[in-house]
Amino acid sequence: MDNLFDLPSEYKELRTSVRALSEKEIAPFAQSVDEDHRFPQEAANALQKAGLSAAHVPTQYGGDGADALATVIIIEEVARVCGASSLIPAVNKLGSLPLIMGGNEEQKQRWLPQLVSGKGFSYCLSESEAGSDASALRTKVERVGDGWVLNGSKKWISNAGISEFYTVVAQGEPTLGSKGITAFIVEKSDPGISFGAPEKKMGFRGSPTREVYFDNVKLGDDRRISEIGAGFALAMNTLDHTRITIAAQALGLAQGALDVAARYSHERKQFGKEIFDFQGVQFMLADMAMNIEAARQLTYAAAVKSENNEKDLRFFSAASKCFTSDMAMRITQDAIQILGGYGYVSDYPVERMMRDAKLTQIYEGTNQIQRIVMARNLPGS
Ligand code: COS
Repeated sequence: MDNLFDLPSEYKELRTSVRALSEKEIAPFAQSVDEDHRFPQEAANALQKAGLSAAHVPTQYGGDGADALATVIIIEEVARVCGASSLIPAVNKLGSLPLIMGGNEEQKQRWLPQLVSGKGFSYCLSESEAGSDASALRTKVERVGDGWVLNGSKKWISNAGISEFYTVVAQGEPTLGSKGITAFIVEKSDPGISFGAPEKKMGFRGSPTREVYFDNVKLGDDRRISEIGAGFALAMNTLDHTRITIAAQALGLAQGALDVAARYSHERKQFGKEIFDFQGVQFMLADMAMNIEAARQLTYAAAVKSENNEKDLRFFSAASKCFTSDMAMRITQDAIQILGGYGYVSDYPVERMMRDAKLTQIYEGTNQIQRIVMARNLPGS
C-alpha cells in the first residue's frame, strides 16, 4: 500500500522541469499574449526546443512517448502560467490521436515525425450546426475515382491556420447517420482549404480559433485514417482520451490562481495585519486547495485509465473534465475575490485565468454533455 497515491519520481521530476521552463520562458509573455490576442510564439519555441509540444508521440516516430499521465502533467504545468500556451501540446494530441489510433503504419510514418518537428495538428469535428450533436455534421465527402472530394466547413477549430495538419471527419452517406462518417487528414497546403478570421474570444486569446473551409479539396485514399463509416466512433473515442487534457488545463489554471491568491494573502495588509490572518480568507484558501487536490486525484486516475485503455475510461474522462473545469471556474473566481479590486484588473493574472477557465467548461464537449456521457456509462453498470 505504500505510496499508492504518490507520484513515481519520474513524474515528479517531469513536473519540476516543466514548471521551471514554464516560469522562465512562458509566464513572462502570458499577459501580452492575452492582451494582444497573439499566438504564444515564445512558448511554442520553448516547448518545441524541450521536446514538449508533442511529447505524446511514440518514440518510433521521433516523439518522447510520454504516457497519458506525463502529458497531463506537462499541460497542467504550462496552464498554471498560461492557458493559451497549454493548448499547444493539448491540440497536438487531440489532432493526432485519431491518426495514432486509426491510421496505418505508412500514415503514421508520414505525419507523426513532422508533428514532432514542430508542425501542428488540429482536430476538426464541430460545425456551426453540429456542436453537442456532433453526428449531425454536414461537411461532405464524396468518392471520386480512387480518391475523395471534401466540401464544407468546420467551426471553433483551435490553432487553425497555425497547424500544418487537420484531422477532419466528414459525412459520406447521410442516410447512415453517424455510420456514414469517415476521418481524413487534410494539409494546410492542400488546394481548396482556407481559414476564417480569428474569433474574438473571452479567454484563451493567444490561441487562434478559426473556421476552416473546404472547397473541393481533393484527397487520395492515403489520407483516409478510419474505415469508411467508422469516423464518428474514432472521433468520439479520441475525446475519451483527450478530455483528460482539458481537465489538466483546468487543474493548472486553478493551481495558478490559488498560488497567486495565497501569495497575495501574505503580502496584502488591511486592519494592520496580513489578510491571511483573517479566518474568512483562510477558509477560502483551504477550500480552494482541497478542491484542487480532489480534482488532481480524479484527473490523474483518468489519465492512467486512458493509458491502459480501461473499460471505465469513458466515465472517468468525462468526470475528470467536468469536475475539474467546474472546480477551476469557482477557484479562479475565489482568487479574484481574495485579490479584491486588484483581482479584477489585468495587473494580476487571475482575471485572465478565470476567463480561460470558462472555456474548459465548454470545449471538448460542454459539461452538460459530459454529464450525459457519465450517466450513460455509470461505474459498475
Ligand atoms: N467511443 C466509440 N464509439 C462511440 C463513442 C465513444 N466514446 N460514443 C459513441 N460512440 C458510437 C456509439 O457506440 C454509436 O455506435 P452504435 O450505433 O454502433 O452503437 C455511435 O457512436 C453513435 O453514438 P450515440 O448514439 O451515443 O451518439 P449521440 O448522437 O447520442 O451522441 C454524444 C453522443 C452526445 C455523447 C456525442 O455526440 C458527443 O460527445 N457530443 C459532444 C461532442 C463534442 O465533444 N464536441 C466538442 C468538439 S471537439 S473540440
